Amino acid sequence: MGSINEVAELVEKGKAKLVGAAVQDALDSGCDPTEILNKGMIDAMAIVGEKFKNGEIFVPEMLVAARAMKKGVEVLKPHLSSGSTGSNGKLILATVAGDLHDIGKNLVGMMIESAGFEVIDLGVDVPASKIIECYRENPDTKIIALSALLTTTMPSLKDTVAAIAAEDFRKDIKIMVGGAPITQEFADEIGADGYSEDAASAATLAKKLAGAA
Ligand code: B1M
Repeated sequence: MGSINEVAELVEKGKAKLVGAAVQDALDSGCDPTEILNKGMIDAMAIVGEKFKNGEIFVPEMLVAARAMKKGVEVLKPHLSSGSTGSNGKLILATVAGDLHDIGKNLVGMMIESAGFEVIDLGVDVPASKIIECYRENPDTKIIALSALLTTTMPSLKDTVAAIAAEDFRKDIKIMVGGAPITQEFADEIGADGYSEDAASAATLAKKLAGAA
């Protein structure tokens, strides 16, 4: 019988080949998909992060854990999403320049997509110029959503928001930001229109900002 603990252990150990089946087992035994995500995967990544901080593991171990989590999320995705229609409009999503973390961004994208947005995901380490170019190609975009997952890329988030703010289209869009080191206070300071702490509240915020709440 599948369990959330087993998923957590496999994510922590970076067993990418086994995680998918363990997630499916947990689902088959009636575990709640959100609980599998939070307790089986996000909590496991927090442990991985702690071990890295304490020097017990190194970057390669963080990387294999991330790969394992991604495999698990693939299996979980249809159970978390509601089948989007894109009816709330377009949203451009990116992790800012200098930052390679994408799991949190991907979860945010998934939840926002299920909230009815068409998400254009530009990936990680995205320079402001690429975001601006993407907006020019998609001028019906309503929101630009930016992730920064390192304290060292918070200045990059600030610069990205400033670069977008300098564009003539600033008044036509909303900017929302998030990521582990980001706070409401920082979001206000850099001139973002919204901040949210996690993927679920990011979807609620996107709807509010798009006037669809
Ligand atoms: Co990195 N890393 N990492 N890492 N890594 C952290 C973030 C760290 C906290 C680990 C630690 O020391 N405890 C630490 C940062 C410390 C700091 O900021 N001062 C750290 C470090 C130091 C580094 C390197 C510098 C290590 C090195 O090279 N010496 C390096 C930097 C590389 C770079 O980006 N330039 C690095 C590299 C990596 C890997 C590439 C190996 C890998 C990432 C692989 C990948 O993403 N594809 C990695 C990983 C896996 C982690 C940890 C272990 C896990 C990150 C994760 O996926 N968490 C992480 C420790 C941790 O987070 N506890 C760590 C799960 C994810 C669901 O959470 O990303 O917070 P999170 O997203 C959340 C919220 O933040 C929020 O919602 C999400 C879902 O709830 N959210 C938003 C995110 N974006 C949002 C946007 C929104 C709203 C909400 O609106 C737009």
